[in-house]
Amino acid sequence: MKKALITGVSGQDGSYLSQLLLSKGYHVTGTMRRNSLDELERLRKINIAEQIETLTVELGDINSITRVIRDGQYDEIYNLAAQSFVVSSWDQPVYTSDVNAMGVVRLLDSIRTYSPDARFYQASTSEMFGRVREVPQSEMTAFHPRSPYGAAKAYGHYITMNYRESFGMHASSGILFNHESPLRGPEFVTRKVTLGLAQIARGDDHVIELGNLNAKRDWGFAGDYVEGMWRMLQQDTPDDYVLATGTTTSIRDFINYACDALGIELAWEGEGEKETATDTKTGKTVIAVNPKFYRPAEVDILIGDATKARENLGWTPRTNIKDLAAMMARADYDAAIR
Ligand code: NDP
Ligand code: GDR
Repeated sequence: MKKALITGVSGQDGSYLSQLLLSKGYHVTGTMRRNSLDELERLRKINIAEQIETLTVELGDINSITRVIRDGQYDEIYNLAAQSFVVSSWDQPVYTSDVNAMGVVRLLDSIRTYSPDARFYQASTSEMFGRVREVPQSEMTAFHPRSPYGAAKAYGHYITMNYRESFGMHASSGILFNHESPLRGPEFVTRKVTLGLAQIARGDDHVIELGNLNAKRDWGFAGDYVEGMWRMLQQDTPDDYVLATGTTTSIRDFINYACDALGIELAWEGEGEKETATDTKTGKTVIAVNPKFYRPAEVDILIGDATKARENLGWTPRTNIKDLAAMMARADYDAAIR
């Protein structure tokens, strides 16, 4: 039985990856940090909380990392733990850098010392492309991060490449474009929208306040993307891969697709800070812009080229943006009317 370690197992991707690895017969150990909330909530939702072993690791604490790597002797290690909310990275730039950049080298160096044959996956991100140098973005596109989050992740990406080249470690990096699901954190725009629409569809008075509606993202389904992570570690040779759908959608259009799934028709009017959307049946405003959600520096458009993953890994995303929006909207609506 293969042994896998997943850091950040309580997160969206950690939950889906655990589910995938369990289905393949792995023994899964997940790390969490001590938290006053229910860390296992997502794992319980997909009925796997009892099937994984959990350990406490804080990526800021080298000793907690070293103990787990030395004692566990895992075949595969997936580093998904991170301060993953871009907005918070401007409020906590040093902490974000410590976890998302230094945390990666802490982990890699422990693996190099105590478990050099383990295969390693680093959760890199399309946020490293930032102010994009070309469209679409591939493994060859230069980085220009636009947030402390993106800058820290770029370090994590390069140090993974560096440990691979310096010490011959089987270390791969997945440059993943945005991927969402009903398990997505409520602070990210897609889930914020589908949670808000569920309340509105239930009949509550609610206005969803958002920032930049013109930003465009290449959104896929998290369940598809964890399959790509696993495939990277099954290759004889470690490498870096973009995972993306190749389709980009504005925030406004994501809202329209989610509304379609719930039978809500919107009338959009105004521009910039004055833009609103009204529910044509009730006449109530349901979407409004609040500049407090604008970012100090925005990533305007992301669209990925996953040709290398398709050709080398045989990976293709199976869920398109309309199906993704509908899946999330219906899941939140079903939970809201229960
Ligand atoms: P989540 O925010 O859902 O999960 C992040 C996980 O990291 C949580 O389990 C969290 O624990 C844990 N964590 C946070 N800080 C620390 C810390 N200091 N020490 C140990 N654990 C910590 O993110 P996702 O599942 O969406 O993303 C997984 C990874 O992929 C992240 O690294 C993210 O940056 C990256 N990524 C995500 C993309 C996406 O679209 N989802 C796209 C590209 C990259 P807790 O529950 O206690 O907060
Ligand atoms: P992102 O995701 O920053 O791309 O990072 P998020 O959903 O937070 O933002 C996407 C876009 O939506 C715009 N936006 C808003 N965003 C939020 N959160 N809240 C709002 O009210 C709002 N209004 C408009 C944003 O300006 C932005 O352009 C995610 C995370 O999962 C990262 O960890 C990961 O690396 C990247 O995706 C790829």
